Amino acid sequence: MLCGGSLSTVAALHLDAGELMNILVTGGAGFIGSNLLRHVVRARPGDRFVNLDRLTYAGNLANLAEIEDAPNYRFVQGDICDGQLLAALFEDEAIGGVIHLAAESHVDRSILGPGEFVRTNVQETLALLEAARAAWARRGTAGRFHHVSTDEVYGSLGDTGLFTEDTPYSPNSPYSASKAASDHLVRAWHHTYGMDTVITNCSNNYGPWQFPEKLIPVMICKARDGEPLPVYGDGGNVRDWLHVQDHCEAIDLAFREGRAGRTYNVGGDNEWRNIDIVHAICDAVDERLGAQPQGPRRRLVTFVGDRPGHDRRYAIDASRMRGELGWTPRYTFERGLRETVGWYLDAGEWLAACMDGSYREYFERNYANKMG
Ligand code: NAD
Ligand code: TDX
Repeated sequence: MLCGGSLSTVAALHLDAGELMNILVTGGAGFIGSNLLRHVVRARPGDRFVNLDRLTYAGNLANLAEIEDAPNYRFVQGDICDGQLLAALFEDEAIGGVIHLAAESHVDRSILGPGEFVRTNVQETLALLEAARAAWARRGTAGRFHHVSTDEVYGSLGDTGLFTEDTPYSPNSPYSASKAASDHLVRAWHHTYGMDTVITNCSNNYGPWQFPEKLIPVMICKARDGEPLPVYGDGGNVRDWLHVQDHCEAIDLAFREGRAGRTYNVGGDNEWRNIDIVHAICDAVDERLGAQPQGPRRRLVTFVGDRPGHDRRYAIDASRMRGELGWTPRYTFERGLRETVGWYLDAGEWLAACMDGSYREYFERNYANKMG
């Protein structure tokens, strides 16, 4: 167990005092970041949120239209690797806390091009840690640095068992290796420099505004259009699914109340085989749109070549998050999936804007060798 002694006390006092806090959120135009900002900008009117996002293919300001004019919100387009921009932001905005989400986040893309994952996930985390350390040292304050990470750093489970915070790291993809490296940097900045850090390692998220490259939105879009549903391998890989809103509440809680230097696992206690999720999506789309003349959409399932290095099973033990911080997920998977399917079926314009030329190019590259 890591404990930050006096620094954690300072941070807890600062956050409990209910003073105005200026918080830098990185990657806030992506899936989880935009859900988080729509939540906290309204739930925490006494805090100010500065969203720094480079707007890669995965960043989309349309996700934030509901809050773009909020008085406690500002968007800055920029790259976290830009040290000068970071120094100016910490200074001008008097940033007192960081919630770091910016990353390359898709495993299949990391297999096609690992270099960008190391640059973005590792080097940018280093740049951000150093900018925060310098700014807080200059100001003589102990700001909080919350790093948002993934359960994939722990590797793959067999048929039983759960990932705890003590499970040794064993990343298997370029994506998870780059996230593991960034977690280690954050941990080291706590031990070496006494930075007030928190890391959350979360399982698979689903919900509205997820870029249509991940399993659930890919399958909803293809089922809607009556296209083949590409299930990797035998479809028996297991993921632990959590609604993004529950993850965002966990992030907000851990950022405010988590102990300095501590890691918290976040998960839904909600394991599903991929093939069962795909069937559930087919049924939900049939229910909303009616079955096709050719028959139910389950017939569209197409087993394709496997993802290289495909982790078999992830499952999270979130008892520290529940016991220490009192977090409980509120969504049942039945409700969350039904609402998510409905959201995507109503989001034609948003989806069409995501599916531009570079999206089609990625899709062809990723699926060409799997479809054979
Ligand atoms: P996402 O791909 O939807 O969004 C990433 C965002 O980061 C985008 O808005 C992008 O423009 C921005 N970004 C990328 N590089 C940047 C840079 N150099 N400078 C500034 N901004 C940059 O990702 P997501 O699914 O929302 O994931 C957010 C975080 O949560 C990631 O760190 C990811 O590893 C982690 N996570 C995701 C999941 C999941 O299921 N999606 C689960 C656990 C943890
Ligand atoms: O077309 C597909 N067919 C398929 O069978 C896709 C896109 C995925 N899959 C499988 C691979 C996985 O077993 O579905 C499962 C989920 O795949 P993804 O949605 O790509 O997620 P995963 O690789 O599990 O990683 C996700 O969860 C952890 C996020 O992308 C990460 O950012 C997060 O850290």
